[in-house]
Amino acid sequence: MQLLELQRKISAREAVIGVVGLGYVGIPVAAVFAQVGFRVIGVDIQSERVESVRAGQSPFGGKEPGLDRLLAEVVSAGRLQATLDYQALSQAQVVLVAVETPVDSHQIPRFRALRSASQSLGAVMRPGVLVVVESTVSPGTVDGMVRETLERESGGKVNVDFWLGVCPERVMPGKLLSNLKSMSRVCGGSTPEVAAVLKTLYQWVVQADLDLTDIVTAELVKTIENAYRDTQIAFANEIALICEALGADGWRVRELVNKSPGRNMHLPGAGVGGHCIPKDSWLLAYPVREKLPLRLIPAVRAINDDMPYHMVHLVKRALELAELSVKNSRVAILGYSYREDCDDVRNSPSAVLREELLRLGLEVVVHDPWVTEFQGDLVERITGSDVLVLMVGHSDYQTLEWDKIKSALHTPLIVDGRGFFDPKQMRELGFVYYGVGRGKG
Ligand code: SAJ
Repeated sequence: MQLLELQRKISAREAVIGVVGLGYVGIPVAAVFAQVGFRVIGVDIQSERVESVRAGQSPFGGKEPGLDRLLAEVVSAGRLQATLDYQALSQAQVVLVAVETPVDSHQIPRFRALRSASQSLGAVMRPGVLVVVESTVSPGTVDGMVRETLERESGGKVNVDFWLGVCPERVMPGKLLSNLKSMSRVCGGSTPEVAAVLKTLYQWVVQADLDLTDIVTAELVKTIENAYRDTQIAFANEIALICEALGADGWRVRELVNKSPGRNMHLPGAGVGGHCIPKDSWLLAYPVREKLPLRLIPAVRAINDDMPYHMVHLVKRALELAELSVKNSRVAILGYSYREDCDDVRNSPSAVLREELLRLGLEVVVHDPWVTEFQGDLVERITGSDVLVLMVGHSDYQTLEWDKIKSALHTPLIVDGRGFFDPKQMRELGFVYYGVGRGKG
């Protein structure tokens, strides 16, 4: 099929859309294209994901406004079908790839899922198909490994027998559907004409700018936008450490710095978790790691990865100043997900804190209203603890019963990892308060 014919089919919503990878990205994108009238075939290798979609239910917990209802609607209307069988993708004229693209503990990108998806797709895709990678990848991956794999498996050639594009996702757990529709997207095409076809496709679901470019630029923009945020957060964290050392209130310092035009100091905190920020800086650095002496990105990652260990330092200091033995103390961690009001625990700073405290011989209890394993009555959970550590600013923690908490604790010590509580108010309630960035202890 010629590109113009494909563009016409997309404009008429006659093109069948395949989605590979039914995860945080794949499910919302499959649902919204089905919602606007396309026939969508979702493929995954995990049967529980396929079953969940078939049942019209999103497999993620947490608050995903509207997702369950939308899934049920498009599945019952027969516009979204889910399957384990890649062969079904031979019916698609457009295939979106949204599989995981992690980095390992040595910061090496592990694109096994992407390679396998490309192999399976290449073997079944029909001539004239448009393949669009939505996963976040190292710059150079799509025109490299993905293109080579698709060409090898299909026996075809890019821009002759199939077309290739990149449209990086911009989603955030808790706002999957709204972000998808409201955030602008970069459309990188293997040719300028392909980029224009991407715009024709995404215009159906995105009510924001669709910026046309080439494949490598699109890969760079995505990894850089998150590396930029990572850097901003690392700066805020290093300033917090300076303010602690100099006895200043780093949160007040930040507030006043941001009054200066063009400043936007981010929030210092107990660490940087999640499925995007911690890995995207490494994805960006990987292709040039042997060509350039990268100094900033490794430093940024080191600063942010160190913050859970700074929380350990604050906990130990609080216990020592209360003349409690560090070894035999019990620590209650409030918040285990990587971010407020969501149940996603990927790369959670609390997991690092908990592991290190246990390694040091302390007893650790965890509460998190969003994470099944740690739900339950907070007062009961923290009873007998010597120190309370706030790691995630869940909305539930804005209305705590402090009198009950204080009497349940063995000692009224608080270490605040997110500038979440008001130090003055906590001290008036009889707590000894410590916090990231709080130089007054
Ligand atoms: N964090 C800080 N200080 C900050 C902001 C965040 O310590 O000032 C921590 C959070 O506690 C969390 C981690 O960083 O542990 C990541 O937080 P995040 O707000 O960046 O949330 P993510 O990981 O869901 O980021 C996503 C990204 N969006 C996409 O990749 C499409 C990011 O680019 C967005 O800026 C962010 O959502 C958002 O705010 O929408």
